[in-house]
Amino acid sequence: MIEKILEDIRPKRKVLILTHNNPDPDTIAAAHGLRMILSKVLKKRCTIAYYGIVGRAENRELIRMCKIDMHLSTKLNFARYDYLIIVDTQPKAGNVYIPEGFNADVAIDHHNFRHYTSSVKLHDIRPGTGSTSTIITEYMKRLNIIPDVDTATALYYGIKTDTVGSGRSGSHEDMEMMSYIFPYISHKKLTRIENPEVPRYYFKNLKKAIECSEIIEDLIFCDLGEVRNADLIAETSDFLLRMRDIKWTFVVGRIENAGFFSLRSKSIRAKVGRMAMYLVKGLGSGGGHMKSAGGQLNLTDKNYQETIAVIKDRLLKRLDINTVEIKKI
Ligand SMILES: [Mn+2]
Repeated sequence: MIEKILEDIRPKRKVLILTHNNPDPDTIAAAHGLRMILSKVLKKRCTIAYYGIVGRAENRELIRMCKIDMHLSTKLNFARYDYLIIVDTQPKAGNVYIPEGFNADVAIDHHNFRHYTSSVKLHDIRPGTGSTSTIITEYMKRLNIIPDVDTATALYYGIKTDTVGSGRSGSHEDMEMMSYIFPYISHKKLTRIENPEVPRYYFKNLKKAIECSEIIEDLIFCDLGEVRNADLIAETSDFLLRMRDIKWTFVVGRIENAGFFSLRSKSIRAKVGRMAMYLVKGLGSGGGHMKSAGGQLNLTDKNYQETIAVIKDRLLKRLDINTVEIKKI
């Protein structure tokens, strides 16, 4: 597929690579790796754009350590580009913002094939693969391109976070590409990315999380109230899930007029994505994977406390928890 993509791009002037919204390491690394391929093979310089925010200190450290040049898509004029590639997502997947009137020419992704993607000129969708970075690394191997240390480190981290790092099992292909790229990475940079410094409010948030957590049977329910950014909610959810005998965590918080929540389960069979949708039905939107999910609450004409009370009720019912006993940490 990469040969076809390269041929298609050859006559084009300006290429834009778009990540999914609020980009994670996989989409960032895949975009960066693809840009390197285009520069090596076609001597073309292209732009990487994203929509939303780069959450998590690790993701920001990845961008800094691997010198990844990315731009906010809202600051770009899409009309100036004559070729659009999206990575780690597909059109109309709900997590990629493409302005009205523009269409992706290429989609490279490892999520399930979406019907609408048939209309994308060139697509490489591999649901059996653990990450999009795996696909990009495989392109490099095919093309005999040796990645520079920054690109290699980013791709390695991209594959890792989407497979072994999130408890999802990687396919044979993922492991093969991880070992292929391993000799080229910087261990020092990888360590920095995986253990980034965090600001003082990160610890303030942890303190609050520990104080506010309610242990209800095998669930931890935690309302953080006002938070600085939404990724703190997901991080708190992951952090609390490490507690022994806990099977579920639900963390919620608000930023001005929007509420955000995160739902986690230790079981791969939990299908929390579906559960999240049920919990916020009529109150917001939610979705996710097998073990992790999240979403947003619409608070423009609703009270935060009341909304949370409804969700908590639904959650306890869904988990078949009847006890009224609430323990603190
Ligand atoms: Mn991915």
